[in-house]
Parts: sequence; C-alpha cells; structure tokens
Amino acid sequence: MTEERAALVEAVRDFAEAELEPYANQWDAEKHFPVDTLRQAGEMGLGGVYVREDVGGSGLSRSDAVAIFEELARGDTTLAAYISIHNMVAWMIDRFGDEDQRHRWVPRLVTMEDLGSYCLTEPGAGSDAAALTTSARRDGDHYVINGTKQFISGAGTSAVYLLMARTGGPGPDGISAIVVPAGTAGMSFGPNEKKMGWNAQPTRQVMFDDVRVPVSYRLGAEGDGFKIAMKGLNGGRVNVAAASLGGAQWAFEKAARYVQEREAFGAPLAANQSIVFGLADMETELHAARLLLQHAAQKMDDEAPDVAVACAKAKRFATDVAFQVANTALQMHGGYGYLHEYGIERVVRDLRVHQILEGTNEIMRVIIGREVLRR
Ligand code: FAD
Ligand code: 2MC
Repeated sequence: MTEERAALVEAVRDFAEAELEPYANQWDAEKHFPVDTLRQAGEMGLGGVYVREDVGGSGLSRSDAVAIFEELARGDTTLAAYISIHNMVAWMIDRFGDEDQRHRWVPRLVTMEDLGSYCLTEPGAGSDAAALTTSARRDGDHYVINGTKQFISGAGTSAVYLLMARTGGPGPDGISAIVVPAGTAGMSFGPNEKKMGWNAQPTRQVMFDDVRVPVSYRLGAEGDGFKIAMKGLNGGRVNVAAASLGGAQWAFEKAARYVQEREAFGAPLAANQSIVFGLADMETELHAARLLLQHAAQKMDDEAPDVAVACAKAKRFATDVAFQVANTALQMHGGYGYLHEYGIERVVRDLRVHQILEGTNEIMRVIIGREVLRR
C-alpha cells in the first residue's frame, strides 16, 4: 500500500469509527437515511472517489476505492453500499457525459449535496436487464418517458436519477442512459420497501408518467445506454464486494475477541480447537476474497479487456464469503449474536442482499461461465 493510500484509508477508518459505527444500529432500527452524515462523507471527497478533479472529484484509482469502501463498511455496511451506488452515478456522468452535463450535475454530486440513484431494474426485468421496457420516445428536442423502475436505492431523496430506458428496438442496443432530475413533472415514487436489511437507506419504485426531459440530458449516443450501465456496474460490483468484506471483517474481529472472553465448561471458548479452526478459515477466506478483489480493481485501473469477468469473480466470491463469515461470527456469539445491540445480526441481514443486487451471484456465474466456454 502506498503511503498516500494508507493515510487516506486511516482517515476513512476514523470517520467510520466516529460517525458511522456508533449510530448504525439506531439507523437500522429507525430506518433512518442519515443524509447529513452522507454530506460529511461528501466533504471528505467520498462522493466522487474516482471522478476527475476538474469537476471536484477525488481522482483516485479503483484500487484506492475498494480500500475506502471496505473501511466505510466497517462502520456501516448499508451506508457504504449506498455511497458506492452514488459513486456509480457520479462516475457515469463524469465518464460518459459531455462538458455541459459534467459541469451541470457532477460538482453537487461529489459533495453529496445532491444524491444520485441508478435506475436499471424494472418489475419485469431484473437479471435480464436488456429486456427493460421503460420507454423514452423522442418528441422534438425532448424525450417523453413512461414506465416503472423497481428497487431503486436512494429514491425519493436523490436529486439525480440516472435512468436506462428504451429509445430503440428490443435488446441491449435499443437502450439509452438519460439523466432525470428530481422534481420533473410526471415522476413519482412508491412507498419505502420493508426489507430484511439495508434499512438505513430507502428502496422505492420510481414511476414515470409522460415525463419530459431534453434530449441533451442523454449520456453518450442513442443505444449506448446498456454498455454505459454495465460499465458503471463493474465498479459497483467491486465496491459492493469491498463493502461486504468490511462488514464481515468487523464481525470477524468481534468474534475473535469474544471467544477469548466468553467462558464455557471452565475455559474460554477459544480453548476449543473447532472454534480456532473456524477463525482460521474465516481469516483465510477473507484474505482470499480481498486478493481477488484487489486483482479486479487493478484490472479496472489498467482498463483490461477482461474486466467484466474479473469484477464478476470478485463480486461472487467476496459477497458469498462475507455472508458466511458474518453468519459464523454470529454463531460464535451464541444467543448474544442474535440480539440487536451486538450489531452482528444487522451485518448478517445487510450482507445477505449483496448476493442478490448489482447482479445476482447466479448472474456473476453466467458472466464467468460464458467466458469459460468461449475460450
Ligand atoms: P430475477 O431476475 O427475477 O431472478 C430471480 C432468481 O433467478 C435469482 O436467484 C436469479 O439469480 C435467478 N436467475 C435469473 N436468471 C438466471 C439465469 N440465467 N441462470 C440462473 N439463475 C438465474 N436495481 C437498480 O437498478 N438500482 C438500484 O438502486 C437497486 N437497488 C436495490 C436494492 C435492494 C435492497 C434490492 C433487493 C435490489 C436492488 N436492485 C436495484 C435490484 C437488483 O439489482 C435486482 O433485484 C437483481 O438484479 C435481481 O433481479 P430480480 O430481483 O428481478 O430477480
Ligand atoms: N462490462 C462491460 N460491457 C458489458 C458488460 C460488463 N459487465 N456486460 C455486458 N456488456 C456488454 C457486452 O460486451 C455486449 O457488448 P457488444 O454488443 O459490444 O458485444 C453488450 O453489453 C450486451 O451484453 P450481452 O450480449 O452479454 O447481454 P445479455 O442480455 O446477454 O446479458 C447480462 C447481459 C446478463 C450480463 C446483464 O443483463 C447483467 O449484468 N444482468 C444483471 C443486471 C444487474 O446487474 N442489475 C443490477 C442493477 S443495479 C443494483 O442492483 C444496485 C444496487 C445499484
């Protein structure tokens, strides 16, 4: 690790310890989305980690980013994951937007004065994202948008909605990426979904009913939207994998302390070799996941041709390992692990969805398996 990255990681760790961890249980219980805390993260440059500096971004690498998201998640996995989604949106506008679009939206996104939502999934199109049906029909120099997006993180609070909609024929080539600012007439939101975890951020449907936005709000060319969405998701996948590791590492360290303090049958739990073997496997698997993740992040920094597969491997492996590690940490705490005040059951609930969103782990296997068969 470079000295510069080590200093940055330490600053983020301090922030996570002071501003996230003490409140994470309460935000979960109260289903509170702490927008003020997000703005503090924005002041630290965490709203545009790999966004270019001329629009206020931090201009860091993907390798830096995964280290940052892991640290954030030690404080609050759910908020780290939301900040990752927000970064996807800011990066996609920075990377694929023209100068006018970059300067219009990115500066307030990087400070997190404005929050972003990524709108791909629909009620009838989740894993098969290229089957989406939300339409953006051209009417002069405007698009008229109709359709419903499902499971949208941050929806209702976000100011910037990055929407994938159909402007052409069926399949991926008929999709465009369009920015829809909050408050545009015809846009509305469903209720905040009641969920197993991820309670510190809202998840809602977003409905579009004859929503008109200028054609100049489209990123890239007509028909480029699916590939833009997927490139955004590559980063999302490594970041959510990093957030998983952070949550699991936190639970693991708690378990490693607990088994040395808690006594049963006249000795600390750690006197049982089965417990120590459990810790050894957790340590090994977290390490393996972290290496796979760093490898994928390096591929992103190198713009390697096989980046999608590398990100899919890291996302599949790290999110599965992290869930198992957190669940084992809960088991080592016995009944106390099941109590809300210990925080571990929250992390288990929060990590479960990382195996589902940003592409399910079955879809990660589809991506990897296609590559195996191709070569
Ligand atoms: P389906 O696609 O219906 O899949 C159902 C099951 O079938 C899964 O197990 C899946 O893996 C499996 N399956 C599907 N196809 C195959 C196949 N070919 N081979 C083997 N198995 C297969 N989306 C956004 O766009 N923006 C967001 O901000 C966002 N936030 C989210 C937040 C939460 C809390 C949740 C739960 C979801 C969020 N999503 C978001 C949506 C998420 O990406 C989708 O739920 C996910 O992609 C899966 O789609 P689906 O739920 O429609 O499941
Ligand atoms: N990176 C770069 N390009 C990609 C890519 C990736 N990860 N995935 C696909 N593409 C390109 C692909 O190379 C192809 O380009 P070309 O036409 O030049 O060959 C094009 O996109 C179309 O791809 P496919 O032909 O593979 O399309 P297909 O429909 O068969 O399947 C699949 C694509 C299944 C991989 C895609 O639909 C997918 O990733 N589904 C999962 C959806 C998902 O991840 N949703 C997450 C929503 S966001 C979320 O959950 C949040 C919490 C924010």
